[in-house]
Amino acid sequence: DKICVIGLGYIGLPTATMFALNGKQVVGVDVNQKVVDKLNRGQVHIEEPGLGEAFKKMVDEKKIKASTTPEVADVFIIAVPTPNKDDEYKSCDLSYVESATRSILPFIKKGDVVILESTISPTTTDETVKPIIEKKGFKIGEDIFLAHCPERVLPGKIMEELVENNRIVGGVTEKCTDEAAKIYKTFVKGEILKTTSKTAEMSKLMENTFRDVNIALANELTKICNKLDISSLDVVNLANKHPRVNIHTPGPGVGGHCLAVDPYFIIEKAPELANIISLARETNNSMPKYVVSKVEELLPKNDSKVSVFGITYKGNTDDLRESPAIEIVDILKNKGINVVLHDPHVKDTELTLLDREEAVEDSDMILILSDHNEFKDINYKELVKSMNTPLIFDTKNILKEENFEGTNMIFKNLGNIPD
Ligand code: SAJ
Repeated sequence: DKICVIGLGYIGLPTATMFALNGKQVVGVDVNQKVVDKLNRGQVHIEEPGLGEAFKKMVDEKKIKASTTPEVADVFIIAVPTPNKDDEYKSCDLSYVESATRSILPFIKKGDVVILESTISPTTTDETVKPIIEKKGFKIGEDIFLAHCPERVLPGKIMEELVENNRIVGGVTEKCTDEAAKIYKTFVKGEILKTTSKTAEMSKLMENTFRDVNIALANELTKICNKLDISSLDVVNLANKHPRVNIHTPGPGVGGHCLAVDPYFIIEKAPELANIISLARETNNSMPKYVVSKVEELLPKNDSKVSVFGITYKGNTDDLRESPAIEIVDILKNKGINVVLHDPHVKDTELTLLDREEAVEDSDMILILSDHNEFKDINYKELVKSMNTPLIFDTKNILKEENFEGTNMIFKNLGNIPD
């Protein structure tokens, strides 16, 4: 089988590589010529453990290549972005999915399988994508087999989770489901869970929404606990000892292209019913401002300098999409606070990044906003020597309070800062 993957981003590229590693001939398609050229030189443009080496090997063995145009293939996998629109509900922008579908029309033939991996609002496969293909004269379920098979891998663990996770396969018809399931059996060791396309769409959205709502609960708890002088971290810890409780970790907000985006795709379909989901989004979106209010309370004086450690939406990635850290930095700057940035993972940015020592010089606060491993093992005692105020504010709960007891350092954790 030949596989054509449209969209070579965080999902498309690892997926394309995985098919190549498992014996398929793969062409990956992306609209960005620079990305395509770089890939054809054997270099990947995103940071993801295990991806770079595997991809290079497949390029060297001529199992995979990149191109700006699709080719005739047996299977087409669409993994293009679905951002929020700028409208009232931040609804799902399907324009890339639609143009990707149109781009493969000249190349599809009877018997081909078309799979949508992009996260989409419920009913998109049936109501938006199916008509585009049928307009070309194909009958879905007889000539072309169309399914939604949402990706559910965690950035940072993509190569592992692509293989190990269960996979939802939702076809427009039963035959579509069966044909799509066969493709994933190439490398998926987890269970293949067969369903309809609209159930698959909603299930994927609900996974991320569940996580978003749970984090919102933890963040709300933190605000309440800070008001009552209780450590929310202790509360989460203790409550989670109950066998049926699993409260997530409070933090500076929810970022990334999934949790901060997907819940809106449910809201847009039933805004009058999606109350908890909307409120969770609002709660998590309120966290950057809350962090800033705590920063202001902690800073010694108005013309202070803050050294931000970590600007990515989560640890050990270079991903800045929807990052709450970026929002926090912007709010601080707008308030006239002198903010400098340090992030050992981010390379491709217009923001000025300093190395660690440079960033803390004459500073009044180290503000940890991403949980990079590098920040866990720093000798802070040494590092704070060049600071004006030896103050560390950890919003990601990566440092232990007891390590700072009996030192001249002031340590604060977001989960335990009484108002
Ligand atoms: N976060 C918290 N507290 C937590 C966990 C996360 O504040 O307890 C924050 C993170 O710092 C980050 C955001 O939430 O800003 C999202 O991070 P994440 O690690 O929860 O998830 P993503 O966005 O990297 O990946 C999610 C995953 N979904 C679930 O775990 C249900 C992944 O499996 C999906 O494939 C991915 O979304 C996706 O592509 O949809």
